[in-house]
Amino acid sequence: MTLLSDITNETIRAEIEEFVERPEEIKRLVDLFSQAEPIMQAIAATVIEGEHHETDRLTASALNDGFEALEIMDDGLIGGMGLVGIKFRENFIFVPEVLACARAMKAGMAHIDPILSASGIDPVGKVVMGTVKGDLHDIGKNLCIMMLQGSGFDVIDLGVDVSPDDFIDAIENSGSKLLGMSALLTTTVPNMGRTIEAFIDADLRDDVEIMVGGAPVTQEFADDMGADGYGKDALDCVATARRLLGIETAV
Ligand code: B1M
Repeated sequence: MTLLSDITNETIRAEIEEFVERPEEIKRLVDLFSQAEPIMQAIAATVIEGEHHETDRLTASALNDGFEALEIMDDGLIGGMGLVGIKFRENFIFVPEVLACARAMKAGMAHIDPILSASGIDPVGKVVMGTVKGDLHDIGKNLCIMMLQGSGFDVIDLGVDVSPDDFIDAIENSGSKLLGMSALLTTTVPNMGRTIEAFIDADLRDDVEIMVGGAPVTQEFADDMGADGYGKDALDCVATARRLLGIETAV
């Protein structure tokens, strides 16, 4: 069993102690950070503190020291953002602070992106990606895009707050057979279903495979709204994209 005292980084320890109350969340964070390298804990701490210059510096330094981009992303950047999410939910911090944390995460991801995206091979498939109407969250979508690009996909990124019509236009104009939608708000998840209905109304549903993802989305929601696939994280997004396009090789 891992203990809070197993976490070597003082900031992370203090943050968990002060701000996290749910036992299952304490356990998840203690498990993650007690096993994470000190440099990953330090990177996570800079995301939590919104110190984007430090995130930038430490991410570059970790890569320089030979740590894998994926490890830095999962244990450092996403790990830190997980704690930020809990503080935001419990009203310990508010939108300006979260934006500072998101900026720090982006500063780290600027180093990770080219590594995950560098494939140098012919595209294995084309995918249109966007965050649905009413939703401005793009960190998770961008991670998925990086992983897709790193796996050889040509990605058309429509950004955030994308209407059903814009999704349809992008599919028609690009000739892509795969659409990926992201949503982070429970109130915007239904817009995924509305987009799927718009494809049915436009008589285009049979021409496109549709995958969905985002923290509030589940396999059950995906099935209910008539999506073809669901990805729980960025790796799963790639696996789902490959499955839906009939690309055999495992990632
Ligand atoms: Co927002 N926000 N936010 N926020 N925000 C959440 C989502 C929230 C859970 C926080 C909370 O209360 N705990 C909550 C939603 C509650 C709910 O709906 N149940 C919330 C809220 C309420 C809001 C506002 C309404 C706050 C307000 O204004 N009062 C507002 C809404 C604005 C809008 O969208 N219209 C808002 C605003 C913001 C910021 C602008 C401050 C900022 C966004 C910055 C940005 O994205 N550029 C922000 C942030 C950063 C968050 C949290 C803290 C972090 C989200 C994140 O980036 N996670 C978030 C709390 C949380 O989730 N813990 C929260 C890290 C990211 C790597 O994970 O996005 O889940 P995620 O992506 C994962 C998977 O889900 C999956 O792969 C990714 C990588 O593993 N995935 C896919 C994602 N898309 C996929 C697609 C796929 C497959 C997999 O296939 C196509």
